[in-house]
Amino acid sequence: TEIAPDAVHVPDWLDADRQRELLEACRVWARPPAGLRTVRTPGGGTMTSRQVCLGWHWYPYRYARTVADGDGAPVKPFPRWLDDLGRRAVTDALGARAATAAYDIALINFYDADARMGMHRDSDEKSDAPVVSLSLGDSCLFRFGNTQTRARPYTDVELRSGDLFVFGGASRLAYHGVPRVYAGTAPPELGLTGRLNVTLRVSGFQR
Ligand code: MD3
Ligand code: FE
Repeated sequence: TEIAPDAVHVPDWLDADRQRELLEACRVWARPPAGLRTVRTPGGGTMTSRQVCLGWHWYPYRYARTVADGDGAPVKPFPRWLDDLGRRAVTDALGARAATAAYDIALINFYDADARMGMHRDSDEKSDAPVVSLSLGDSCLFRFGNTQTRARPYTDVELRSGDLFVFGGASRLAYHGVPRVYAGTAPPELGLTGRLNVTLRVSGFQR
């Protein structure tokens, strides 16, 4: 479903086995060193989701290669199979002509029932390649806005375990957020309490 130009939602893109595999990989990445952390914002606040990064480490509002703020460990490598997954996602959602440079960043956010993500734009990457989002576990309310303001107009979409969302073109710089997680809605056989979102991105940076 095209929510906006080049913003395409593909429900159930990952089958149950692929969801389990991706979740297991995320659990391994979440372990120290350079594992799951609480992101501190410049204003002194903390984000309510907890995050682990692959490839490049994200700080509000920049990327760093070598250090994590938690334990100072190097960021974990971005595996080739995630680039393959990202390219398949873009082709399935936007078509073969939307081919991009190699994916080299994953930001993985873990949400408990009370976690939220405020309306924001993702503009720290130096590439306009589409962002790929994969959701696991509890459903959430995802709010997709406009490129001008955090406020209306926006479109609310429910994201469920296994769903793919790709944001390319003009939608790449739209405001978006997660106002609500629906506790207890994860597929029981997945074995995840809460919600997890993986975004794949092209940094556009030189290493
Ligand atoms: C639209 N994550 O990681 S996924 C983020 O569910 C982020 O964890 C949310 O926003 C989450 O930055 C929303 C959907 C999403 C992700 C990245 C985007 C939408 C986007 C980047 C550009 C435009
Ligand atoms: Fe975002």
